Formats: sequence, structure tokens, C-alpha cells
Amino acid sequence: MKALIIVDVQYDFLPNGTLAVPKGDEIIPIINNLQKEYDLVVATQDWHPANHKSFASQHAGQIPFEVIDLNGLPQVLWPDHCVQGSFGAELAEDLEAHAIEAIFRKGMDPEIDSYSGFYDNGRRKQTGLAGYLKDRGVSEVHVCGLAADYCVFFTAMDAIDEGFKTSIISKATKAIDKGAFMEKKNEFIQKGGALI
Ligand code: VGL
Ligand code: ZN
Repeated sequence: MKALIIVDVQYDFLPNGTLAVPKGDEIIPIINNLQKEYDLVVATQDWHPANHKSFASQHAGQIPFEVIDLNGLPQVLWPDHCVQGSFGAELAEDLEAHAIEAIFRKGMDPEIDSYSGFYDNGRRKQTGLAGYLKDRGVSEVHVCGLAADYCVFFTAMDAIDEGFKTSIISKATKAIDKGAFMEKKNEFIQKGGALI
């Protein structure tokens, strides 16, 4: 069984969003066309409380894209984004959603960020995605969505650790920082992942 994992296709990561990924909207029709190729389609949704500590706004004197130590982990400070219940946190309405069987939310704990759809950045807690996929007999996953250099990359890296044959679909993802994704891409390939 082969699953498609659609990562964080939410308004705040699209043009005009608070943490817009350049050309993020261009991947939506591509993802819509891809879905029929899979036995199972799931999605993730970044879902932060308004006081999430990954937000620069929660740290006096800090500005977005600075890096701090947050509870022992390096943390990029982001503009406020994907606040629970806000428009920016909604999955894009242009994203075909009929086939999405489950949506795994992440980033609810204000003390720790959660890029991967599988666990938080400190691997303290699982979202349940790995167990769900395994229960459904999935052995291979393809990861797409936003952003290539953060949530797509970390979801794909953890998918390998969870024992799935894992690919990132190049044409169905966009990066916040293209250069950073080039390096992470190599790390992913070295770990046994594929770019397709
Ligand atoms: C993401 C930064 C912060 C992502 C989420 O979906 O890639 N990036 N939160
Ligand atoms: Zn986030």
C-alpha cells in the first residue's frame, strides 16, 4: 500500500499568508492530480496556540527568522502563523479534499515546535501518523506540500526512520529557502530517501 502525505497546504504558507512560501500555490493543482495514484491520502495541519513559543512575537526583542534556544533545542522564530481556528490555519480550499481520509494536527504544545507530521522536534510525542499508516498496511509514502525545507523534509526524514520506503515529490513542494533545501535534499538522499 502506497500513501500520499500532503503537508501543511494552509493559507498562511500560501502567497499573502503570514509565512508565505514563494509560489506555494502552484503545487495545489499538481497535488490534486496526483491523489488518484495512491491507495491512501492523508494530510497534516500546523495548528498552533496563539502563544506558541516558535513565534517571534512571544519573545521580547526578537524578530522573525532569528534562532534561539527553546527548551534545549535550536528554534527558528517565525512570524505568527497557523493559529488554531484562524483563516490562515485552514487547509486551502482549492486543495481537493475528498480523498483525504485523516488530518494529523501538530504544533499544539506552546513549548515545542513540530515540523514533522510524525513527532515533535524533540521526539517527545507522536501524532499517531506512523501507527495509522501501519494499521492501514502502508509500506511506501510519498511526501508533498509545504514547506520543502521544513515540514516536508522533517516528515520525510521521520518516515524513513519509521521504516517506510520514502520519496519527496519535487514538483509538488516548494521551499521557504531554496538553497537550504538543496542541502537538506542531500541529507535525505543519504538517509535512503528518493526525490521523484
Ligand atoms: C512550517 C515553519 C513553521 C512548515 C511550519 O509547514 O514547513 N514551517 N511551521
Ligand atoms: Zn508552525
